[in-house]
Amino acid sequence: MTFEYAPAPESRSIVDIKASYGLFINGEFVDGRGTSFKTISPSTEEVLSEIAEADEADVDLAVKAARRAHARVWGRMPGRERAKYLYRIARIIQERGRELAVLESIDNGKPIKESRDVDVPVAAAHFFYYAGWADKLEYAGYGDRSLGVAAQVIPWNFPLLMLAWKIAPALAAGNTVVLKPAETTPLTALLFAEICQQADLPPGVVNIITGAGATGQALVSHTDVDKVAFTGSTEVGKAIARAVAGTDKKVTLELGGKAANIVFDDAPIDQAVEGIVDGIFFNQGHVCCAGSRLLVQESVADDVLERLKRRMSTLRMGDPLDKNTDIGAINSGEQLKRIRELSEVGDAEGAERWEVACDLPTKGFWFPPTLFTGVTQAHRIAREEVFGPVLSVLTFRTPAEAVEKANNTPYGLSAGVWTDKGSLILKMASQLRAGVVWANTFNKFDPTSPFGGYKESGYGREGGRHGLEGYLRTPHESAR
Ligand code: TAP
Repeated sequence: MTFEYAPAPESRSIVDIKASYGLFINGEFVDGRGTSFKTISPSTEEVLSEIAEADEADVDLAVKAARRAHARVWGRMPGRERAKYLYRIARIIQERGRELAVLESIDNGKPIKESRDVDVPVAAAHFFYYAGWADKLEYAGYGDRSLGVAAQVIPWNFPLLMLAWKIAPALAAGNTVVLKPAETTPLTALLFAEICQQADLPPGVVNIITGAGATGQALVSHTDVDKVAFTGSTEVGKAIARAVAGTDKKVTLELGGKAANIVFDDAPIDQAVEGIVDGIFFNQGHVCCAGSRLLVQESVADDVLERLKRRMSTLRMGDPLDKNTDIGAINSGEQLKRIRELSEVGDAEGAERWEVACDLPTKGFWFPPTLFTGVTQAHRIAREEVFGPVLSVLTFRTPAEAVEKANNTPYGLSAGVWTDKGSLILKMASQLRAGVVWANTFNKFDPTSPFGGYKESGYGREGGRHGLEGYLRTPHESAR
């Protein structure tokens, strides 16, 4: 069944979405030389704005602006002065938090309670955290060794938060940046450009160029960038690694994942069920570290599944701007197609599909919270990243079997362990090949913690002190 929901006009009215946006280069919005594209609301399919598509010449202008700003201002500025700008940006993000959250939910489709309580506050926290580092680099043994210009390309699942993960450490370490947001979610990055103006950030320190994959490709291949920081799919990450091979560009890649969320029979089951739901349905499952494979110990599998289905039936899906919404819209028609196709593969390969019976809105892109049981390790839904609200359930008998199944993936970004035994948590954490292992919780993020993957989930770390290292020249690397 389908229905039409009434939008929440009072929230919508607090954001001012312009009919069109140019590129943010050298501290001001300028017309792009290339064409333009539309960004739409995935929950209503309404066209929100016309966005400039940067071509190679625009990319070159942005890189030149960043280079000048690094050479003349930012790269020479004492760390304590840079810190003032970062603190200012952090405070403005807080002050304009409601506006950013509403805009993010409109452009991305995520529930307002997530953008309000997670994306925006954690983005501000990154700027506060790295502001604190800016004047301590020398003390920490890093000296004054910024790289220069950072080319940063981010995906659509956490547009503002991924921007903060990229820009805050880069600026704290004395680099200037050119950032490209994803084609489907440019609006909060463009509002962030306004925030840079409001903070009086020197022109050229942050440049935001919009566009699709070709713009990203032109940016990362530009000969005058010193650093490439990419978050996105493993496929594009590999293409970028090939494109920069043989250059002296420093590269960090944060790519896909297929995390195991492992529930032992002594776990507090109700808490674990909350963690399973959060692990896979947070942000509609558009999460690189989503707990998309539930590994549950055989002796409690029936109980866990019964309680999980009951809990899933209470999830509310619909208007992202409604504060009671748990599950928002799928970010794009293209992503919805991929989720549908992989789910159909799950049916065809013999897994058993169960989904929440709910009415779907008539407009927009929607997929109900879904789980598959009877999944084997050979099934594609157990191996490939669905990047949607789809959980594959597998069982195990012993901890060794759980480790073997959890590690049986080309990815290695995150994992979850649910048990009452501290010793088992430590043992599992040492054996799981995942960059992050959560114990009796899931999807917890903090600016002080490094985050990143093993294997095809990429290399380099973001967050914490480790996150700075990707933006600094090590003593043996020559100055440019
Ligand atoms: P991608 O298609 O890889 O896109 C990521 C970004 O790269 C977008 O801005 C995209 O532009 C751009 N891009 C596309 N082709 C490019 C190229 N040849 N050269 C340079 N840039 C290019 O991924 P997605 O669909 O946006 O995001 C989903 C994927 O990201 C998932 O696999 C997910 O696991 C991963 N992800 C990983 C993490 C971490 S921290 N590991 C976090 C979030 C997401 P357009 O979008 O405009 O085409």
